[in-house]
Amino acid sequence: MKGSVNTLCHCVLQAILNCCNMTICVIIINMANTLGNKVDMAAQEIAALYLEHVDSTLPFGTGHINDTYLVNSRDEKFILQRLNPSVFRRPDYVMENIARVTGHIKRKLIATGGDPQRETLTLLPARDGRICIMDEGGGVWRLYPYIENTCAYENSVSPSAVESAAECFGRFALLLDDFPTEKLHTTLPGFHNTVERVETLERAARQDVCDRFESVRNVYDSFMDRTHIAREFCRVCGDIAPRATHNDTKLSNVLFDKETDKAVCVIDLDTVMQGCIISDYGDGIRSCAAASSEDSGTAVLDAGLFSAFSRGYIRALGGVLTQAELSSLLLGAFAMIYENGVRFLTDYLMGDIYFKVNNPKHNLTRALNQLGLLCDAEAKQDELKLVLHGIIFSSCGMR
Ligand code: ADP
Ligand code: GN1
Ligand code: MG
Repeated sequence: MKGSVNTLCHCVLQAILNCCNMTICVIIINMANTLGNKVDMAAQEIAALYLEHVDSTLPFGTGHINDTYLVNSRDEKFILQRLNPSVFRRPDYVMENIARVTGHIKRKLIATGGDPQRETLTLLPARDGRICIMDEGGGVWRLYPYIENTCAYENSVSPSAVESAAECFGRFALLLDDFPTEKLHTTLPGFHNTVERVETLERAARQDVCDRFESVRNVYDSFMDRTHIAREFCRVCGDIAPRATHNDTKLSNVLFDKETDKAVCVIDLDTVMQGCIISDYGDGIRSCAAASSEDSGTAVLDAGLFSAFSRGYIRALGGVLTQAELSSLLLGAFAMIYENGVRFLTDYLMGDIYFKVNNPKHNLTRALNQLGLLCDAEAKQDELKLVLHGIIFSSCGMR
């Protein structure tokens, strides 16, 4: 709620900025903060429905969608989260998907000598037995044990850490290789329908509700010059059998062991649905092979990190990937960079109603960042192809 209230206020703020003075802006920001504080207060009350002792409940992490809190309870820690109700319209479906997928992974970890408490998330019941609790704003809350001695990284890290993150994402997909995908609800219809994402951008540009289009016409044109990426990606995905996919394989969605710096657990399972595996590989490249943060104005695709992610992912999963999947991995990377850029620009034009933002140009900066990453990937395309073919050849043999 804090995010959507803040972003709604940014939009109102923008309109007011055009014709009014700064005093009103401050009042509106304070209003947003007050409503945000209500969610923080609700977090304490909700935590008490799960735990007998709650020492503190503190905002945690940098996710763009949900509200996350670290809960301290005597000598134990927990992660309390509120699903964003304007993004997840069927939180019941989200929770069912997570319960099924984590249950499946736990059974396989137990059977193969893995650690079911550390290598996947565990949904905890409230004191009255409910697995999730809805607040009066329609937000659904759930609690996980905090996986001890781990951390998540926001920006690109060493090649060995990227390789380990990729292996962890690959292992996640491998553990779900035999999951009956028809048991997964489609919680976010069209999530990786890049063609539809482009259509939404076109609509946002036409409507131009915040009067921002003129100032970003060049950026918009750069995305519209590349709609072939969206069409090709959707065509190829249409020919690939769906798997249980994560759909949000960014670096901060994997936890690393603080001692070994090895990736141990894939988190943020809200987007797990049926999908095309090349988007999971692709989103991982987008996030883990970028030399700088998604929030910086420029971006470079680091060929060493690209190679590290590809090695880790294919080592873990390459053995079960089909020829069609293997030969479309690079397309997945181009498509995910493109898709995220299109989504950030759309949100900028619509007045920052989806992603949490820290400043009025945040989404535009992110869109420019993705465009820079895409241009750099295009310039390095031949090199990336060679690297990827070499890795596929050495891991999976002649395919
Ligand atoms: P969002 O959907 O908002 O991105 P995430 O589920 O990714 O939220 O969680 C946000 C951050 O919280 C993660 O990047 C990670 O740092 C931390 N986190 C989430 N779940 C756990 C957990 N079970 N144990 C330890 N840290 C966690
Ligand atoms: C969001 O929730 P978070 O921050 O892990 C978004 C992803 C984007 C990502 C870009 C449900 O992920 O699709 O790729 O931001 N999640 C949703 O950083 O829209
Ligand atoms: Mg996350």
